[in-house]
Amino acid sequence: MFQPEYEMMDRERLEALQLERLNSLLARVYETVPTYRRKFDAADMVPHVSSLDELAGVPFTVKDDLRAAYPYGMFAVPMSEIVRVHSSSGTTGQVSVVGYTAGDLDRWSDLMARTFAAAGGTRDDVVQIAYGYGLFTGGLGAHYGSERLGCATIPISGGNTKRQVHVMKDFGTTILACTPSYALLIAETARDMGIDPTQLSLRAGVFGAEPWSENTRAEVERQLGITATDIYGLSEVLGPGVASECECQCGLHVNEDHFIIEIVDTETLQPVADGKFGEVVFTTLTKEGIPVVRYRTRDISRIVPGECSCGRTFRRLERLTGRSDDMLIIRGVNVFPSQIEQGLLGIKGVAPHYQVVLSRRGSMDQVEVQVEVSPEVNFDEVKTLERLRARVRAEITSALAVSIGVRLVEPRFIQRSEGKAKRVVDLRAEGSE
Ligand code: DLL
Repeated sequence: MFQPEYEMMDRERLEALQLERLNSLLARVYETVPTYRRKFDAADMVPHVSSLDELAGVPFTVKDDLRAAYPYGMFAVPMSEIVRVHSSSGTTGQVSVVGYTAGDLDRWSDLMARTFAAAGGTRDDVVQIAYGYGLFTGGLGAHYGSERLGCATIPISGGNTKRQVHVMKDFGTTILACTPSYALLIAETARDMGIDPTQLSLRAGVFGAEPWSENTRAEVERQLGITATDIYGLSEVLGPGVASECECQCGLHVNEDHFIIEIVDTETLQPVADGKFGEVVFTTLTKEGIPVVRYRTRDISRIVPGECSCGRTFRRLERLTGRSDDMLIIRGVNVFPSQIEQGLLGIKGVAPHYQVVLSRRGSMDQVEVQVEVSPEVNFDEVKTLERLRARVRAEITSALAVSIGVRLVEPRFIQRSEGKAKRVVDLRAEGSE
């Protein structure tokens, strides 16, 4: 454990620390960020709480607040204090711009060192960082954490997959850091090159930045011969390093000395009890550059009740199933792409590559899941394919409680990603057929 004095802190002391940090944060943002002053004044509140429960009465911050203040309007320090700028990946609309002080980078490195240590990393490890370096927080965030832990850090960034495999083999990489979909592409590429990735020195991976299922975890572990842990974060809150799994692989410990997590009901927006699903909301306790108060992530999950056997006292967030804005509503049923994935991946003959295609016929929305068959399946054998398709359709129907069209596609039909995988393709804007 990298910082056991915090990671195993007794809950009472932890909550006292959170309250002290929260009050200092509220006072600070009220003084320095016009958006917060306006929100707190409108809610008729003083920037102070007497207990952590009172946080539930503080207004939320949403992505639109950051958009309205684009690019630097929500920074809480003068630009002379900012030493790094990143931005969110921004799949829709304008990206959020985030700034870090030297102190922020120092704390971020500690938090990411915790992440690598929780995955079993030590200073003896050789870490290949295949998250993208650049405005995306994944590459540099992981980089400084790996160095902080004392690992030999390879800053290869994403892309050039054959080179990833050569480097992994020649440099003796023991830990891989990238998106889970890219880990699968690296495994596939290695095999194409005649290299069996399970025979290399690789023993662990820290994967995140996109939703993935337990079945994908099993697949990544099998194809690479490693232990795969899940890591979560978002630019507006920090980047990676907000929550990470330990070797128990049973939920992501939230770094609660730096972030207060709340799960709120998606309709009422009221906090729900541990164990109940809802939208994840974060308050940053120590961020200086761009602190956020009750930031609505749009990510859906729940707190795993109970304690973890690893000894960490930080509560665990269950694997993230999807964002509320990725949610599809198919004939009235809410569906996340990750549920489709979970249904698919137990089926023999199907590869872990799929895409949900939305189109429009007349005024009707059509949904089709395209699923790649495994290379060992004979794609020309109609009967085999038809049986497989029926099986896939049945599995998806039972996983989602709604039936969706399924098209089996040839191996490698679905475009691979070197970063975040694109699971939903929306052709509806291209007009009716
Ligand atoms: O993806 C930060 C990150 C980098 C996390 C590397 C982990 C590893 P953004 O680009 O701002 O930041 O995207 C944040 O990605 O709100 C989630 O919807 C999704 N996400 C991140 N990690 C996970 C995960 C980075 N482990 C958004 N599981 C978040 C599911 C994830 N979704």
